[in-house]
Amino acid sequence: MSEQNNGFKSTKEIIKMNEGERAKVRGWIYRKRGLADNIFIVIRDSEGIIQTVLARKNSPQNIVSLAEKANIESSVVVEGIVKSDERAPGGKEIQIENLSVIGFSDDFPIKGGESIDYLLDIRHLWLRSRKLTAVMKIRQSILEGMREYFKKSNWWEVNPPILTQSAVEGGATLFEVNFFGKKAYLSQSAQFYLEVMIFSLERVWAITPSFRAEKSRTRRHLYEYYHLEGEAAWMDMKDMMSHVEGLVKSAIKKVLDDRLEELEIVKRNVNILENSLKTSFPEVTYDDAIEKLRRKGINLKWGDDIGADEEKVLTEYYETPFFLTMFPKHLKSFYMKIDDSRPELVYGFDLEAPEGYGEVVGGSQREDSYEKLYKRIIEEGLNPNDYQWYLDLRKYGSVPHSGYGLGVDRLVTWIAGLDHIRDSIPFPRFRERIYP
Ligand code: NSS
Repeated sequence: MSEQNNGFKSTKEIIKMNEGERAKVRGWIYRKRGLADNIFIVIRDSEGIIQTVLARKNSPQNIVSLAEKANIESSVVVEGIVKSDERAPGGKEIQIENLSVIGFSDDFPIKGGESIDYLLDIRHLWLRSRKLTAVMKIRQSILEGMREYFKKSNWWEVNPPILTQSAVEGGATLFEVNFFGKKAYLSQSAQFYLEVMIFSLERVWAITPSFRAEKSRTRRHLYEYYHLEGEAAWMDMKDMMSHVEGLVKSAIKKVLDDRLEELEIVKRNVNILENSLKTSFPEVTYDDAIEKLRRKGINLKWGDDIGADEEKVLTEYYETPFFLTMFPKHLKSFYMKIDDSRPELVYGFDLEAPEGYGEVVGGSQREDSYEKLYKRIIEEGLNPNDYQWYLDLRKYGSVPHSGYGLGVDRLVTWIAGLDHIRDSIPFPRFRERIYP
């Protein structure tokens, strides 16, 4: 059975209707203006807005007083006749014949011009804004584009756990949980679980919340974020980079195909998104990046970390996302595969978004030799007992394999052109607040 809408039309459908047709719409009062002859009520629903007009003279008194009484954000049902009007958003309006209020609204606390802190305190109401609504739709299209890509490339979606026993990305950002008197942690990454699953399914991916107790508060860090991770047997670093490029392009394409209206609402310049589909993403090695940074007056020594500030400068060289590859091993996690021809380097790659955004993906080819991995665990001062099952994977039919983690919220931030990650996700978690 298909979903019933009981004769209601969406705001978008009404814009496409002909003059003189009868329409019934439901939604929330977005704007209201009372003039001498008419009351203009703009109604919003999940698809957009439609102007409705009540002529005071020709309407029953009870409807006029309802229209006067109903505040912004009251939920209403309006029935009437569609009319063309160039001044109305979308060129159509409804002349109200009947109006009922489903839920009156108290004085709505958002009127425009409020501070970010105040708005975060009422995030549950702020989410009704046109901007955040547009971002949520862009977000869904990004996920849809990536899902389609996985399907097309024959990857399996799996569901790894959030409660874990070991650190994937180091102890410093772990959230500890009291698990019936024993220590457990909130997952930083599903990588090790995905590595387990490639031995049966070969190409697997998952989207899960990941948790990072980051020390610093920045525009691109959340304490809880949506992590899309992929892992595949038989793929080396380059194979995985091509996959990630295809995945990200599929997300961009979906947004350009389906969400132009929303991109306009968030005032996104789409040129750079369009360009990103036309060329292949360039690769810059760590060595080259140090050189490129020097030319911009940033003097890092070989071996220094390329952090957010440096990434931002590097993005000045590119008009599309680009890869940063082949890092010094001491900067990266113990599981990355060492380059035998230059043992100080590992096969790691990051995907950087242009326009100053920086890292959105971190991935690598994994160390697949038991002995080398064991040695790296010791070298890093970790306890091999904590990684027993992970090491096991190298004992029973090890294969070359690679994987990555993509920060969904960061990708949304870049594609939607937002200036802070908090607006990419409905309920952002910061240190100061877990609300609502
Ligand atoms: O730490 S990562 O670089 N890599 C991993 O966690 C790997 N174990 C993933 C894997 O290979 N399966 O994180 C991956 C991405 C990173 O590029 C960011 O885009 C995002 O996860 N990320 C974050 N997004 C938002 N907030 C925070 N705090 C954050 N940390 C990482």
